Amino acid sequence: MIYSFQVITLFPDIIQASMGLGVFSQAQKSGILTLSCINPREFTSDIHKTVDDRPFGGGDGMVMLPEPLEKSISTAKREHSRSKVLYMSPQGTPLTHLKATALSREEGLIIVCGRYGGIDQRVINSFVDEEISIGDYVISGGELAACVLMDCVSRFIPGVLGHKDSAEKDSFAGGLLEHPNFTKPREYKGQNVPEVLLSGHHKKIQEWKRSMSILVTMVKRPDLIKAHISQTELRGLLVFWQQIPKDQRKTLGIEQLHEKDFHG
Ligand code: 9D3
Repeated sequence: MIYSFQVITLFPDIIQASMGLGVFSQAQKSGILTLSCINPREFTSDIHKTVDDRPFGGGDGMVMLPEPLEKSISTAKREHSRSKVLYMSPQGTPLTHLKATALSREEGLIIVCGRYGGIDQRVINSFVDEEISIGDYVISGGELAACVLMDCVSRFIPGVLGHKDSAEKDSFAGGLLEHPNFTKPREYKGQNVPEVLLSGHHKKIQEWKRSMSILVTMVKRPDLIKAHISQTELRGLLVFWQQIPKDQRKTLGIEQLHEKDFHG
């Protein structure tokens, strides 16, 4: 089964340029997935190739006309009838790790991109299965959002990533942030790589990574931690944290933690 991404956009160059490098383009070359763009401008019949107009009732931006969008979606569906239709929109459900894994299990996606001002609501009502946002901030169109979504979703399609870098093992898969990483040299600007990482003691290293993931999450994203940690584990973490020398805590980026943070 070849996964198909079809993007409906007035700016196909943004999509092709963004997806033309890296693991996504490698996956296209090896035949795991396909990417194509459909431009609503090619489905206009007036001399000016009009794709948008001013919103009824006034307001900022231009609204994309229903007809060229309907014809674009129909063309996409003729090629891949079972694909899910997404509309990238600031009003959508925010994209998460969980949503990306679910979308990766579809046969393909038809992704509608709007420009500032959006698209006629009746296109959403008639043809869109899901409306998706990439976060609570404004960007000038759906194209970069579609690229973020395709990059994220493609990582869960079997064969896109090598086995060494599995998406399931990633930060957020476990609901926690990643532990800090270090490479050569062992000492840099007076900061030393933690001894345990040089020890070659595999089990101790795994335990260190897990503990550090939790401590980093407590510091940077306390909102993520609540469900993931029991009182028993918290007591163990207090001991782990107490054993880290003060200057190491700074090297590890957890100098903000205090004993009170381990009391539930
Ligand atoms: C005038 C009110 N704006 C709605 C909040 C209109 C509007 C702003 C920006 C309509 C479209 C856009 C363009 N943005 C996207 O198409 C978009 C988007 C975003 O701006 N933020 C987060 N996720 C997304 S997905 C698509």
